[in-house]
Amino acid sequence: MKSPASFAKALERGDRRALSQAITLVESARPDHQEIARELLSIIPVARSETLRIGITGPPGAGKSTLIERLGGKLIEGGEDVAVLTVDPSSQLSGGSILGDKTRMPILSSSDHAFVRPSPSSGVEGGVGRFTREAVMLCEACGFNRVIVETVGVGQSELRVAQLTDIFILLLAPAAGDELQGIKRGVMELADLIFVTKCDGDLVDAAHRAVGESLAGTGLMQPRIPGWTVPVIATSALHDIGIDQATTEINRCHDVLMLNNELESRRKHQLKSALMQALHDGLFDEFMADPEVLVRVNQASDQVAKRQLTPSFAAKQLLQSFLKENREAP
Ligand SMILES: Nc1nc2c(ncn2[C@@H]2O[C@H](COP(=O)(O)OP(=O)(O)OP(=O)(O)O)[C@@H](O)[C@H]2O)c(=O)[nH]1
Ligand SMILES: [Mg+2]
Repeated sequence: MKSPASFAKALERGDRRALSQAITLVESARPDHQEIARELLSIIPVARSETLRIGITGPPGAGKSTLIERLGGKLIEGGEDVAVLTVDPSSQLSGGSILGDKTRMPILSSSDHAFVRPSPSSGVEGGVGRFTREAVMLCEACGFNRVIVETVGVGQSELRVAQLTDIFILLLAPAAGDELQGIKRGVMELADLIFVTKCDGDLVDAAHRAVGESLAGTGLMQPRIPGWTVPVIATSALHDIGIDQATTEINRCHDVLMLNNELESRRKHQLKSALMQALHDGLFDEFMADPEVLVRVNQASDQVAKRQLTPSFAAKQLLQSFLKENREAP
């Protein structure tokens, strides 16, 4: 096993094998691996403002992976080095997503200027793993100046991914003859850019309608970046429509962020929310690691299902007894 210092050197040289190994260490549950990972993360350089972390989310099957393959290709043509981290919450069920995403991104998977890494969702709702942020940092240390994080928009995952990236892109798929499918207002509010996918064939009209509705929706919202209007772009990854414009808008958004010093303030916010997230996750782990607690949680869970207890009351009782026991422990 390499030392943290030799890992850091290998990353600086752009060694992808070392990058893969380092991400595996970060994701590992073994204490010795975690120790090396922690040390490594503390010695790699802080990301510069020329690097950009791009979060891409959207409903299942919206066309995220296919669009990232195209976008990534354009970014590489423009001289960038692109890492893609995909977090698939369904992977635990299907078990097949790892190959799936690699085969969905053939250009990026075989390019010298790209790195594609599927991440396990580690049981977190929506799949943005605890280690995604660390994996982003390792990619940057390995010389990738564009890091794209793909996650399926379910549950809390949009917020999580927005909190660990500089630019948040929402993908919407047109639904034939339908209004926008299940997009919560809160998610729209997070978006810096919106791309409507699959603007081709039978879906062209529906895609343009979706663009109109999204524009109407975002027009009512306060922009998150001063001086920036959220662009809504119709794209087709299969037919290379709107992809150049999408790439241009991503770069323009990056410029605006840097101009306003907004990038630095977002990165500070990313660090603060990472601390809160780690506290949240750590407390939960600590709580659930106690076998007695687990028995009580299961009992409460049954009682809640039978409507003998309300969920919030049951949670309060469980927490109180846990805290009481731990305070009294020597
Ligand atoms: N017509 C059309 N179909 C597309 C386009 N992009 C993707 N698709 C299709 O939509 C389906 C889903 O594409 P993916 O790129 O895997 O979508 P995703 O959002 O990454 O899916 P998950 O990660 O499983 O949520 C595939 O069958 C694609 O071929 C497009 O531009 N036009
Ligand atoms: Mg995908």
